[in-house]
Amino acid sequence: MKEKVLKLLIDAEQFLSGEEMSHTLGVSRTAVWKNINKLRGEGYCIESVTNKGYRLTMQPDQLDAYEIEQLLGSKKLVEQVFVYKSIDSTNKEAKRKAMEGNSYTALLLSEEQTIGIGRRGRQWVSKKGAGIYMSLLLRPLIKPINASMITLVAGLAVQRAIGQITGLNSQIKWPNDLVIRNKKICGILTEMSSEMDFVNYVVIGIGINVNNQQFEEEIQEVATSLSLEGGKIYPRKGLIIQIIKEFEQLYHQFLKEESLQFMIDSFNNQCINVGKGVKVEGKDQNIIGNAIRVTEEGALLIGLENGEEMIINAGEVSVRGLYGYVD
Ligand code: BT5
Repeated sequence: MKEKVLKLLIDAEQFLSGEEMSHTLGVSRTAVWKNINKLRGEGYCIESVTNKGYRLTMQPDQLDAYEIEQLLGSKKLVEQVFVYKSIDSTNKEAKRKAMEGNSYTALLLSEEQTIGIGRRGRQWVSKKGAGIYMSLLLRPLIKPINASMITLVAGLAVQRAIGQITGLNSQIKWPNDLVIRNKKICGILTEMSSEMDFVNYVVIGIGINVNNQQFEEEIQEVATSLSLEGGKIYPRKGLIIQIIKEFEQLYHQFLKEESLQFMIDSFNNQCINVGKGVKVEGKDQNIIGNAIRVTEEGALLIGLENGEEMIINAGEVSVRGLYGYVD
């Protein structure tokens, strides 16, 4: 019932009388009033004026599937929105949904993750309510070999959205981090299920430190949050919506071209690796060089000491001066 009252108030965008609501919902006015109070208890600001009724004036920064669907509007990059209070990992849940045979595209969000995952079995620390933990379950009609480029599309989308919502300038560390003042603010994990020549689905997981005021000891040295950098508390919902909007634009173009050519200059302008010394962890030995640029295929082009150039498609890349890489 509480959700139904909330939906009426969101849709009305103006005063709605208790009588009208009780009529629409088929319950007593006392029941409406009780649910209004429940919503107030959860942080919703609901004005009440005699002879006019109730009006929603402010929503808490709690994530709500219906509200997010409304904010996303009718453009359908995502057909379903799921919001969890707590979950092991939004990426894992997205994969479970895909494996259950569902064929929709979806956005999954959670207030916290108990086993947030990074690349190569690493962990993503996902504190309750402080950050954004989101996964997009998509079904792009592209060659599997091109799917890893989507991480770069998402990176630029998040970089732009952060700029628009907070005014903060972040940089992209190829291939999957966003950093501010040399500390990590966002990590992206793209996972895929495919046949030889067909992508079944792609899951793009995005973790952003938004309103964290401090970090656990194990990541203190490498992590920062938008709030720590900007000195404000930022609304997560607004940022999520902006990310989807930015992503949608870039993603459609990418699907048409299956290349990053259309955005690669913007990407390189924001890429912290470019022009810096980098160390790439190789199987047998590390490769040291200077990052020249990221290519249209999403690879990192580096110049070696002997004057040769080398293309790095994937791997662990450290940037000199970042996250403790000094030598
Ligand atoms: C990543 O991995 O950066 C990808 C993280 C993706 C997280 C999202 S959240 C929604 C979705 N659901 C999931 O379960 N995952 C995705 P990687 O490049 O491997 O970086 C992991 C490393 O970043 C860790 O080993 C830590 O050093 C550091 N780290 C962990 N949590 C962090 C945090 N909250 N902020 C900054 N750094 C963190």
